[in-house]
Amino acid sequence: MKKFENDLILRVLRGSESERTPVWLMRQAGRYLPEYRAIRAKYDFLTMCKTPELASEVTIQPVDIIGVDAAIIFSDILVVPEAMGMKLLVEEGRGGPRLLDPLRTSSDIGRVHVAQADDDLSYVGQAIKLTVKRLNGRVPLIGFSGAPWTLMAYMVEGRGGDFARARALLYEEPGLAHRLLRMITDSVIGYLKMQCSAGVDIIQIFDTWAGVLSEEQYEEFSFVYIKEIVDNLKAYAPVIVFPKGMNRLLREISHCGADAVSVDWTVPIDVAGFEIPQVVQGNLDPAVLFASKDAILQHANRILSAAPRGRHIFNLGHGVMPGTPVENVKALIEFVRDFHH
Ligand code: 1CP
Repeated sequence: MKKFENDLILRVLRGSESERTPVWLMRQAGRYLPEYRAIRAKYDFLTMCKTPELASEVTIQPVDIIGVDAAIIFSDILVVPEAMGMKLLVEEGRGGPRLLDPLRTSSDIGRVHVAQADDDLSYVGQAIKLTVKRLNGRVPLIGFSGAPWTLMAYMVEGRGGDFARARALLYEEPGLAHRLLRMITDSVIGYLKMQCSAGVDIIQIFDTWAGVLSEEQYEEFSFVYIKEIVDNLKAYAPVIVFPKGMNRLLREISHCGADAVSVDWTVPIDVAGFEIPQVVQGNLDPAVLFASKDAILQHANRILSAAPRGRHIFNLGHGVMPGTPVENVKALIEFVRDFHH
């Protein structure tokens, strides 16, 4: 087993002793950091993802600058649809990434294929290997993927929004949706296994758009595929699942067998800890980072005090937003690291 200077997050995920609550933040590498913006000013987003030196540099920035207990490999969930054959565009100031020619019909689905991670996504493996080497055992490295439903939502819609077309497809042609979800799930399993062989220590599955589904749809079109991914990955690394917006089903979701469930800010952390027998991750509202330092620390304190002891990883309820003051993020991390029950 690899040795780390700081293996707190792995100890919590394994259920062993920990002296304090580990902390990392979704989107901890990103536009709120001036050091990120300095590199981003010179390269476009996809070039950064596809150049291992750049991806590993921005992956390590938050470890150096804000002192988190884990790194998360710099990439994006939308590189999987790209590897499956779609064209991905991340344009400046155009309101987020876009997938061209979104998939709407059965002949559209013929245009995509199961991603071959070793070829189509080998740059992510290279970025992981370089990052592991550069981290040199300081903290564990998290790998990730979008959940099949969240990826399908972007592949059918073409971009973020309310995903009305993707939802319509679930009603209109459930068989077609399942064919697409099957290909995505196979792609994701191969991709995450490749990330594990390249050296990630933990896996997180982002189901960012779980919350736009009804409970029945979530079970049929999201949960079953997540469970299959967890079953296939558990032997390689601990798995964290983030079913954003599905707080009504936390107990059922915990049955997917993941080692941890990450929750958004709309559920009290003690309720999440009651519903989920595993480790609970979360759940500070990223918007609180725009408030006063007092408000930030008060809400961090509330969460740390109410979370289930020994099975909590501190995080936000969603990603750090662009424009978040860096000094607020630093103050938050310092507070969490100094907190003792
Ligand atoms: O202009 C820029 O610099 C690009 C901004 C950016 C960044 C920094 C995007 C575009 N993606 C990322 C990195 C990213 N994305 C990471 C890196 C590691 C880290 O957390 O530090 C991760 C884990 C993601 C995952 C991701 N991408 C998710 C799931 C998590 C979440 O935030 O909900 C989603 C939904 C995406 C899609 C995406 N990529 C980028 C944007 C702006 C979006 C949202 C698109 C939309 O819905 O409109």
